Amino acid sequence: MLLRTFALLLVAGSTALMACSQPTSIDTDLVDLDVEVVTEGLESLWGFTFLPNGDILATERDGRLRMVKDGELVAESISGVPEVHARGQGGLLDVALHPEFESNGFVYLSYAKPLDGNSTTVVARGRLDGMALVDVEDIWVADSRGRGHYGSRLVFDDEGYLFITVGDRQDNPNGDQANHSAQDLSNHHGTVNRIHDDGSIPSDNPFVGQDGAEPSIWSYGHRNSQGMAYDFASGRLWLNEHGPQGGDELNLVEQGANYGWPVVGYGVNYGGDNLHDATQGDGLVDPVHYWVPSIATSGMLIYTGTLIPEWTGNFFVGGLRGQQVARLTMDGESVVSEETIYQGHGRIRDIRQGPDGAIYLGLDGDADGAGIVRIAPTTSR
Ligand SMILES: [Ca+2]
Repeated sequence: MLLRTFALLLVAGSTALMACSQPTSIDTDLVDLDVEVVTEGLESLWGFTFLPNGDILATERDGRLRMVKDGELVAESISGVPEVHARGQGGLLDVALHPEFESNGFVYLSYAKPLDGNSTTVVARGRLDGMALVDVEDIWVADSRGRGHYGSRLVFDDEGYLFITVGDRQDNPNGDQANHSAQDLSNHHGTVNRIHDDGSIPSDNPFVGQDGAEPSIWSYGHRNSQGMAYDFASGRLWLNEHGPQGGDELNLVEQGANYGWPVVGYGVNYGGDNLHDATQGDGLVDPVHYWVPSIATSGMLIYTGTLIPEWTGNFFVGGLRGQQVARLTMDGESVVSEETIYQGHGRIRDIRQGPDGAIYLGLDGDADGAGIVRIAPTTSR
């Protein structure tokens, strides 16, 4: 990969001056791309999404919802955002638009909410009115307690159901693994959840009517999923999740399925001790793909555009610690090949496709780089 870099100076907040560098272009196996910095100055970006007019909404983990309007970061934050538990991995996390946003204006936020001396993963909904969120209400509150591992990705499918990930809240994975909270349907640790757009529970969810089970649960046995994407071409829901030391996973999400955490996996305890007795088990769904060592998977995109035709249908998975993007070529439900692109320019927290068909990377700034960059073929402008 050929990289040409130049230094950018950016003002982080009003007090600190921080240097970061992004390449001006990247050459990959199939296509050469230009890199354009869309905006700097976002602090601890977690999620972002495009409005129909091409403007961008972006979350900052400390609790601010920002707007990039006509290519410029608006100085003031959007008002009406709920109070968040901004500590550690907690704070304001993902943002998603209702599929009919143009008619109803609904914006969905996931966040860590202070609750009962602890914190939990919550989904709020409000309507965007200029630079304000109005009629904001919590529509879904997870039953979870712990330190980090909030999960929190939000994805709508083609029928308008909203899927929400919740992590295992760092519950101790050693000990009685079969009865770990991520294996227990009476709480939301380590789950994907499926709700209607108003927070109500679909009657055909897999555990509705099961004694003691949380009815929003769609799948369980996940560790901490911070990347999820719906494949509109195939109707399949995919996620990636953090492993412990090693064992980050790509999973095809199936209704009612158990993905095995912490009973099985491909990683080990931090420090290298054995964590699992086995990598696979009866009734536990094996990942489609896994990473050893971990790249610390984050946002995920299934590319549907035609601006980069070489990449149409590919999966893109961001890496935090890996400071990279994994490009996966798929054949149905199998990974055919993997290429690492955009390596070493900061932690990739989220990946989205723009209305222009370009790919946009959100860098969280916790290492080198902060803000949003656009990558597109050299000839696209
Ligand atoms: Ca697993």
